Amino acid sequence: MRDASPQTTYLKDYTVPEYLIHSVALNFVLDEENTLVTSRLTLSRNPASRSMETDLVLTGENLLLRRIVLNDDTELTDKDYQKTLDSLTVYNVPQQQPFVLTIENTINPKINTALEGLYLSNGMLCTQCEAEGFRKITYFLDRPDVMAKFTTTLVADKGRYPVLLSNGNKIAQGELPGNQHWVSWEDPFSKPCYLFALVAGQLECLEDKFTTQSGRDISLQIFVEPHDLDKCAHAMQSLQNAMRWDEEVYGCEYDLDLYMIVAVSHFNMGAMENKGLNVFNTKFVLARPDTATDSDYEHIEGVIAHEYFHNWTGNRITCRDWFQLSLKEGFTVFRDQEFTGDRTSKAVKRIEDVNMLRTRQFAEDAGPLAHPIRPDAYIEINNFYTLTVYEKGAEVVRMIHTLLGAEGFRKGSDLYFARHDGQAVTCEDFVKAMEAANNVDLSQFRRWYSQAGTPVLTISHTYNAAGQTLTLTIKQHCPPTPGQAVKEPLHIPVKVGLIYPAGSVAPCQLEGGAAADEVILELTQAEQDFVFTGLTAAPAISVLRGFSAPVKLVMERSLEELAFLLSHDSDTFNRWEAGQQLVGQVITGLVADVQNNRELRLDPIIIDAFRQVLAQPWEDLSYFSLLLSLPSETYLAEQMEVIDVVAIHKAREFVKLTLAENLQNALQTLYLNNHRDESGQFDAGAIGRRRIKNTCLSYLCALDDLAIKNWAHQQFKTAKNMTDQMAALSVMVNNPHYARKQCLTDFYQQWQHEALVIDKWFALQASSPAPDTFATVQALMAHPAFDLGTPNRVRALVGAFSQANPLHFHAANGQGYQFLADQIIALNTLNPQVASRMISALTSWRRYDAGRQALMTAQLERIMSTEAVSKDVYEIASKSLA
Ligand code: B3K
Ligand code: ZN
Repeated sequence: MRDASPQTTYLKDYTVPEYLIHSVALNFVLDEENTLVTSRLTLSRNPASRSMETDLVLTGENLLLRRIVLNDDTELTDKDYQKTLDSLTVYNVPQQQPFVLTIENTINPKINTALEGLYLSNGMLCTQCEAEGFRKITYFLDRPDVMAKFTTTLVADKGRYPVLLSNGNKIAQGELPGNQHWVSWEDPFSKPCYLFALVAGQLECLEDKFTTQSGRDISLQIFVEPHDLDKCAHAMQSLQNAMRWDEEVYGCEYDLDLYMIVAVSHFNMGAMENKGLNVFNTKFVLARPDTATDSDYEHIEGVIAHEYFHNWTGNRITCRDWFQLSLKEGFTVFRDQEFTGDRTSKAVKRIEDVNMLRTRQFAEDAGPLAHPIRPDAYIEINNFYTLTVYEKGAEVVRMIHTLLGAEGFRKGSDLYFARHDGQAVTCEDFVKAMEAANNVDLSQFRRWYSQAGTPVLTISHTYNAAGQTLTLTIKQHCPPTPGQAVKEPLHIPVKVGLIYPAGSVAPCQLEGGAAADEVILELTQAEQDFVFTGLTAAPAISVLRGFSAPVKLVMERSLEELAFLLSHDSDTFNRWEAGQQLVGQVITGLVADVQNNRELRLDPIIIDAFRQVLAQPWEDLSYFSLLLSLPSETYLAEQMEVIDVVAIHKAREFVKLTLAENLQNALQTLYLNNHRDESGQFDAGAIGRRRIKNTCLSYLCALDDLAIKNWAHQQFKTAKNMTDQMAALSVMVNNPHYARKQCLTDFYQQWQHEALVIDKWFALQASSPAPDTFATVQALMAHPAFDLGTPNRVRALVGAFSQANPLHFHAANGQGYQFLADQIIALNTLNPQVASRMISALTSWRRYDAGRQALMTAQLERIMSTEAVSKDVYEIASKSLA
């Protein structure tokens, strides 16, 4: 157990910084084990601070202090300052005028396995500073509202570190004796230290350019390890697409002359938006048709865009404090979602985002770690880069967009940029700009920022034939979350459309309003009636179109009604949703049948509905594939009172098999019609054909049919693109298949030098429902290619097993839980951030039966009592148990 309880930081305790740092000149003499950092800070008292404190308290961790010099002439002695494990206090600093403090310290990147601060990845030196990593580089005021101008000089061995990068523009470089060289960088924009970055190594670069709307030429550079240079073209194209889109949609132009991206193999998350020098997980940069799937291509474009968009929403305008994280993350996720929707298919992107929100964020919001998108307290801020802050945060921004309309929203964002450029601000500032630009009152809407939990909307309706009116009654209720017993009603936009029984659009005309094809209802009270007029027949109701708010819906609907909506709803999201509800209801019934040992029988309405979907001509084949996809086991689990992973798996497999049996001919035809070699083509048509084909293959492989097993085998052997190869291997790993073992071996042989492909190989096996999976996972832990120090590998094996394999992870004997806890304990010392992320699979223990609850909590207890438990792990484990 830890000796002192870790400290909690509260939003309510925020005070402005006592001191400001105007400029910082950094000098690094780089070395794997002993990097010398010299930092020359120009500081002054912050006139806005009311504190009378004359001591300056800087943050710093794992640093070896060498000396401190005041105003370039006075070396401080140990009477002038005090050091603790995480701070440096300099006594009695000048109060009346600016002063200069030069600090020299050393750090050891080689032992930095937490991958925060300066660390080593395959011989390359790189940094990760958000949220509080800069304090592991040098003493500083490591908080986002302290913004300074940075100049950085890097000195290093020329052979080992030929490329030396930092933020901004390169201003000078030179040679030094002993095969050393140096490069100086200057970032003209003031920034918080979390946006600082440096990279040094043997890197190759793909270079291109972008001409901005105002005619400036920007040099674009993507740096990678030499063997990856052939996998950068897509990332470069994505960056150019993102730059153009931000100009067109937000009027935001890039500001420096150079934009650099570096791909590193060891990275705790996806990527980091450091000013002018993004550092990326290789997973979100590298792609070649034969190594990356279509969804990898899409994710790369999305993440490149996300980090690029941060240049305005995050960097030019940053967060005052870390409680405001959603200010930059929610907004930037919303921006990247819209970008991807514009680039690919709006319908498909929205469905994918909502799917993730509902399976994972809703679970977070319903569990012990529920928190508002603007949290009030944290122990370790790295634990708050959550689905709630990011994805629900994006939904909140999306609702503002829905309420104000695209034009109104743009007026608001323009005003936000104009008002706050160069500042560190709050979520409140964002909402105020939206209000002021549109002359609206968002007082009640603000509750979305402070209230946790997913609201439940209960909807009922009555049709009055004589008056030709339809009354929609909507009640809202939000269950209590930790620390928030009572919830206030929220301001919720509910987009509604009506459909006449023959399938035509019915007018939406609220009492006193004009008729339209659809309408946005603004729900503000706990219960509210909305009366639609002029309806000549009782219409079907399409509610929450486009998933206009992050809420759960309770609305009784028959299977027939859902089947009708699946055929006739003009809203692409709701049409898909009707199908999901339809199948979901049926699977839920089957789960009960499994639990009661009743014989399973599939309601023919499902087969008919699928047959109808299959019979229609679809232009967007990706959307078509989604219409044919069953809700995931995880999504189905979310809908259950007490989760029964075995029954869910059986019921869902039964539906899949029965559909395959009944629709075999149509699925086969579709497979064959779309099976062609279009490797290297990434237009919507080619992507859609691969997707629909592989969806069919997945159904068909549920059948015990040798001919089809051969199709899969053939596809695996002949595929020239990773989408098709991986899809074939998946069906062979997830179903009994004669060539399963051989193909897994061949795949490894073929791709052993491509780390990202080998990650797929690990993840696929770890998430398989095959009965021997647990033994396989254990064996893979001992595989020479497994490494606990590489986050991507850990996520591929441990992450996939615990988060994407409910059936085996939740084995009744608890072996899955024990296995996960073992890995978390091992990771706790190695990499606390990765360790704490892995706990999430145990957090939802309350949702399972008593036996599993006991086994899961026992492992959480064990994790919590780990010797030298990190703040990261302690916070998540203890809150999970609370
Ligand atoms: N801002 C970074 C995330 C940093 C996470 C620190 N634990 C990436 C992003 O959201 O763009
Ligand atoms: Zn972000």
